[in-house]
Amino acid sequence: MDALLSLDTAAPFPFTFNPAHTALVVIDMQRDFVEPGGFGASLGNDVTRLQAIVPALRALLDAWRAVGAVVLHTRECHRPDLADCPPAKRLRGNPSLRIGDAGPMGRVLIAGEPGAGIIPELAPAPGELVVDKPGKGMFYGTSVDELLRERGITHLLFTGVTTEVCVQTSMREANDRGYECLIVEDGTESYFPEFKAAALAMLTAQGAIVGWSAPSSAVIQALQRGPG
Ligand code: C5J
Repeated sequence: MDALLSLDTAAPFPFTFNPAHTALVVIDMQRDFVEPGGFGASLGNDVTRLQAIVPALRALLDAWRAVGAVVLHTRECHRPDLADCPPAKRLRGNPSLRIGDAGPMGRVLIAGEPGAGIIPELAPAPGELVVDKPGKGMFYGTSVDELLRERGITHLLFTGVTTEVCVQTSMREANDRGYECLIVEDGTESYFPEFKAAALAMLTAQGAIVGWSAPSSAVIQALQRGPG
């Protein structure tokens, strides 16, 4: 769809975007964060909180795919030899199940292991971009910027987990690179509800200092309604 759409109820003020120049970004919807036995659970988190967004995110993905717009999935994971995992990252967290250790879903946060895979409900479709990232932000150590720019992408809609870590970091990195960014309120989640609320408030404060927010229903309605 090559048309200007408006989300009139977006915060802090209306957001306009053209799906032909916008990517839906799905951050780290991996088994390691969303299912028991993975990295998120090893840190003592209640992973069921994150599972709750899957139906809304799937509905948004379906509507986005229906207009043929770009989708980018990211996976936070490391090389099997851990060459891209600094000790400063690996040595924090749970000493009995660190990044690279063998867990119930294979080696924790290692590319190619079952836990690093995207959950089946949100599996990438053929042709969608899938990028492994060693950091919290999606631009660090990746070719995301080149992939987006060569597709003419100027606007990004952010979803995925966790709101205040990888989603917020990626949205801030994108804002600094000149992308117009919106976070989908019910398409993202945190293990800590108060952190999600604070992240959404920080991102949209001061006249959209990092970007906008809106519910998935507003995006879906705009896609289905079209311009006008
Ligand atoms: C975390 C992420 N929380 N994907 N990663 O360590 O947000």
